[in-house]
Amino acid sequence: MKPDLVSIEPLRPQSMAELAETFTVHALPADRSRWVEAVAPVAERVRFVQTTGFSGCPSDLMRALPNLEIVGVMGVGVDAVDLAQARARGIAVTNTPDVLNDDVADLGIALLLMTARHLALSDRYVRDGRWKRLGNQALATKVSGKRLGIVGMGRIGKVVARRAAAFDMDISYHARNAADVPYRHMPDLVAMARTVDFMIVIVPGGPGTKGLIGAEVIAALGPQGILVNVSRGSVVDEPALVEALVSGRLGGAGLDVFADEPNVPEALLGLDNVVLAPHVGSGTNETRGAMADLVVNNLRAHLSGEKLLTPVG
Ligand code: NAP
Ligand code: 8YV
Repeated sequence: MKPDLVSIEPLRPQSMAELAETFTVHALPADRSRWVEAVAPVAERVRFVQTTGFSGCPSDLMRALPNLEIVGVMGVGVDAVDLAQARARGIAVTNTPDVLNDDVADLGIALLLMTARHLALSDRYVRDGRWKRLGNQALATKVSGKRLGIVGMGRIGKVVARRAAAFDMDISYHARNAADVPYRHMPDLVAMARTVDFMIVIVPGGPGTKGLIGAEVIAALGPQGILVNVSRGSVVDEPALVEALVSGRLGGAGLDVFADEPNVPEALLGLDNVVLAPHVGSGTNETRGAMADLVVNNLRAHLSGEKLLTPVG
């Protein structure tokens, strides 16, 4: 008999096939409100859960699985998993760090370039005939050589900084602790926001960072400033951000993540100073493949009593 595994949100087909070789896979419906009811017939038997950073493993579902041993998350961020319950019950949680650093850093820099250089607007300007009708597009903002503040200097933040250094940028960062990097540590986030041209946010989500980028930070970044968020929507006070973008008190924003995905505030959709992406920081075939492999290998390692490859905490 293969052990039972609940799949909350599927991995790529190849990885699901690999899981099916080892486990009896029970796929959950897309509708979250039906998850607890859907696992009921097999709940006692389930020792394994496979999920994503987006879907996580909510408290009620975890409670409904009394013999759960491990949650394998495709994603480095585990803010959607009830970690307190996992810890209390001795349930292992694994994530997929490092393999996505390049892609997320690339997207952070791409969003900065696109926002500062008005590239999404440029594309629309050419496609809808404005170039022919109206002539040249309005001038944009230079990126190279400017002052960048990175919020979070962890695995991904360090790669963002390396990329930014190649653009001759002056780099500061905010984190609770100084990291072993050759950039300026700014323990005061508002002070950093006052002294930089652009900010890229790449800290974990969850209660510790909720609303970290609030109205005061946004105001300090100012009408010429650009905010890029590739972390979690919860890290930014979204109503304050929208208000500042609409009123012009913040220059622009490049956003990959939102407070209530996939819902994006209506007010952002008509703004030319905003570039929007549907949470695709790690969204390449190569990286999602490597992430999925890590999930499968962690779950198999647990089954065979081997050391987990990438346990959380
Ligand atoms: P990491 O290596 O754990 O780095 C996290 C950084 O954030 C550290 O520098 C940490 O430094 C800092 N930090 C944590 N809490 C903080 C706080 N309250 N105030 C200020 N700084 C704080 O994480 P990572 O691998 O770089 O990933 C970061 C996050 O990116 C993930 O958790 C995930 O949410 C997000 N992400 C998004 C995508 C996407 O598709 N957009 C993809 C991958 C990851 P201190 O501990 O010293 O404060
Ligand atoms: C994933 C992410 O797209 O790694 C993370 O924390 O946000 C992304 O890489 C996400 O986890 C998939 O739902």
